Amino acid sequence: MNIAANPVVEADQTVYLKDYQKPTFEVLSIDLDISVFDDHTQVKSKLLMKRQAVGDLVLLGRDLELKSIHLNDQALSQADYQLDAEKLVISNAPDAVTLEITVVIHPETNTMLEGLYKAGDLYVTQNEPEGFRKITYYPDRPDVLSVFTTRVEADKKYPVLLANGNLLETGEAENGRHYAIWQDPTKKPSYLFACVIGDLAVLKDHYVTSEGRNVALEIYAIEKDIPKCHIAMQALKHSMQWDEEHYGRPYDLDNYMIVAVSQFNMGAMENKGLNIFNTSCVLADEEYTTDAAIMRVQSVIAHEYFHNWTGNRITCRDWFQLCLKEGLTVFRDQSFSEDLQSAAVQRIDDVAVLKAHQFPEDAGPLSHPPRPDHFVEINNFYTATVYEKGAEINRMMSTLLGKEKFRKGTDEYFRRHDGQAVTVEDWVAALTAGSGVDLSAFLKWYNQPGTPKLEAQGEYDQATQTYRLTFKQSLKAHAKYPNLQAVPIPVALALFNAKTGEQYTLHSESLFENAVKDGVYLFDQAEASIEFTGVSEKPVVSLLRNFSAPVNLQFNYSDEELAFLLKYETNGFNQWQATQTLLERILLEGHDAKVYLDAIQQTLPFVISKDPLLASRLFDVPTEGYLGSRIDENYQPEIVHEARETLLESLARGLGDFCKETYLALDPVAQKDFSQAMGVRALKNIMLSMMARQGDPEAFDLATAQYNETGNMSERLGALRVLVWNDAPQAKEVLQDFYNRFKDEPLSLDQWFMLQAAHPNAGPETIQYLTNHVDYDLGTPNRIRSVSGGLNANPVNAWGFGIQHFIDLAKYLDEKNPIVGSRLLQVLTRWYTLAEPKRSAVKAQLEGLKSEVKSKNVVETLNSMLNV
Ligand code: B3K
Ligand code: ZN
Repeated sequence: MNIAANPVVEADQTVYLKDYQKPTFEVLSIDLDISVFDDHTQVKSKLLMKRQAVGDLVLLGRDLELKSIHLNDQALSQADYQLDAEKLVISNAPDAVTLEITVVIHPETNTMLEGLYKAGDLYVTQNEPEGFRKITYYPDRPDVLSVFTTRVEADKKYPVLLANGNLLETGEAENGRHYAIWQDPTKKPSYLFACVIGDLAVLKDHYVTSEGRNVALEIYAIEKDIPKCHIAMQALKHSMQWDEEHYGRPYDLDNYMIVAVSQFNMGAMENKGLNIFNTSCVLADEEYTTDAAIMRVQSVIAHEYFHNWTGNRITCRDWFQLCLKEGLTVFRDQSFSEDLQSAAVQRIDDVAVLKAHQFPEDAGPLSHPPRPDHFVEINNFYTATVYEKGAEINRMMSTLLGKEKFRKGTDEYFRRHDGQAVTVEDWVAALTAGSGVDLSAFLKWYNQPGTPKLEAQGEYDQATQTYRLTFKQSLKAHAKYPNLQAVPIPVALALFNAKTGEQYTLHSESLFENAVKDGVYLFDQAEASIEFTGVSEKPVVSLLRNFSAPVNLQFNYSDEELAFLLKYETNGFNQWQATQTLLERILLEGHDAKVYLDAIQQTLPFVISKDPLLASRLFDVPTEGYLGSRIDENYQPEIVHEARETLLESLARGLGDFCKETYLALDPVAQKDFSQAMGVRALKNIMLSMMARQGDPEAFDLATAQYNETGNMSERLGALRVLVWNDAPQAKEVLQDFYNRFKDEPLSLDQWFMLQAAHPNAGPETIQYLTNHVDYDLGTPNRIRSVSGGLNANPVNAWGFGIQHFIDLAKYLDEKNPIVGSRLLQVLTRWYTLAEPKRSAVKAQLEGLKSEVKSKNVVETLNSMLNV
């Protein structure tokens, strides 16, 4: 079936950036009155509007039962407006308009978790990007900013009634009901509107800003989860202070509320003064959640808080500009997290995500620029490219400018645009004006798809003691974006003396001084070279330190040079990168593992004592999924699996007694901070699984003891994983024990589901057992993701019996929750790289799915996926 024949997504549903038009009316204020009943909700609104351009008055609305509409006190009849499934249009409206609208909606049956919906007994909203139009008719676009006053009314079985801003009034309503009136003094777009109605407990604290404002901080959750909210509260206070210190941005309201919800499509939402969070991104407690989850909670709390300035006070003109707020806010939360733990490891983890998700996305049929120029369904563009590559662009500009100038640039951005809805161009222009450095070339990064290939070559001349580096950049042709241009690539680099391991400081007449500032060379042409003089010995060059640009670097390192960098590089990220390149060569090109093993054994004792978390990452063996994403045709997951297993066997053998010695010697309790303790726990878990691989008869006993004796989830889960994945005799019993301990703790139980779905030998019956389990719930995205995410951890399974699981889910969610359905389906994006006959089989399955799905979300994704 082709696109035109599909009844739902037709070509004219595509929205183009070039068609942007200013809204015809501004909304001076909106009064909302939301009354919740068991079987429906009534929403009354009063909009004061003023014309600002010629044209129709357009209100957007979806799935609303329109009860009445008045314009300047006159009731309108159907003849006075045009109404379709997406909008209500009033032609020839006067220049000043008061609109009063009553609609009825049904949050109690809203399974899409968008707009106002009921999650268990809790009513919550999710309005970004286009959920508000499911609450009432409104110019639901980010460039319409207004002052919101909200009255919320409900039965008293829901004691908590929240909306954005300040609480003005509470009181009794008819029939034993009650109400609260909230007013948000800051103008905001409708996607930042939120309300919450339910029965929740609250953790309270406060923070005094640098301006002396005393801000009440409140985290709402179900009673038993309140003790798990302390880490989030600390992280919130820390974020508030961090944004004052690093960006000069104090908080602007008298309260900041966070609400934890167990049914949520993504991580969290930055609604003004009233964030709504997936429980997985706010609840943190070492007994119930892993170290990684605790880190994530802190970074998401920071991310949503930072949106208050980058996103809320300054918002996006239109949704094409999404990366303006997301890319910048991710960059800010990554920088914040670098202060919380080993900075090198934070960078490693962020780059690992970029390479595992964004690079493959950008290499395949879903590739798009960080700022796309067209879309069908904007929800499909909350992508790794918009978020992660968007963050990298900001990082590059910040690397180039250095701290001080970057701060001058951001100061100028806040000065110029506070209270406005702006574009990527506005951001780059403000950075340029503030810093005094022309950054306009970076706009190319925002407007082009694809990961640039950066080829570098080094040449040393002993006679003249010079070292010449030549760079070349290129981008793969893209049908929709034909005019690809060379981009500015900041290359952070260092030269090391190959004999001594010392880093060269190059003397003044060296070109290093001219072309390379603070160790960063800005390569902004298709081809260029630089020359370093005074290089007394053949050097080893370390390129792209800290991953200074999101490019695919190709440099002809020898294995020995990589081992050298592992030992001598002082940049932790590049040490890790050296191990990854070495391991990838062993895995994909059949190189000998010995060089890696020798180097790691020599380096580790020192790294363990300095930064155990970094030490644990030096054992990262690229996942099968990542390795698969590096193969563009004839991909056979089984072959990658075999190669990786062989490598793990030889690492286990090669490391010998080192594993048990390290396991027994390390003690997380003896560490000086969380980062170090987390590192020690990670290392111990790696050593334990190596011991199991070695067939060490003590491995399972040590794992069982670790499982039983700890009160820490990373330790408990690490031990459980070793026992279950190796089918230890104790496996069944501990799995049952884990279930009994945590059956009332959904986030911990998610781990139980995931761990089983990720069993390397899981089969269709495992997935069937899990999805038929009484605790499996298709209405809870976290639970769906725990099984599908676990399954996806083993490409052999995912691309085998797992395909049907993803197809069935997409079909089901297409109707019930298309945002999540579309996202899950993307797991199959790289079907076209598979070797035949699998390639054709999966293609046929995807084509079959196409005739059965209707949502814009799933249809657009499927169309793009099949367009290879
Ligand atoms: N801005 C929200 C994401 C909304 C996603 C809508 N599908 C969370 C965030 O990035 O902070
Ligand atoms: Zn965000």
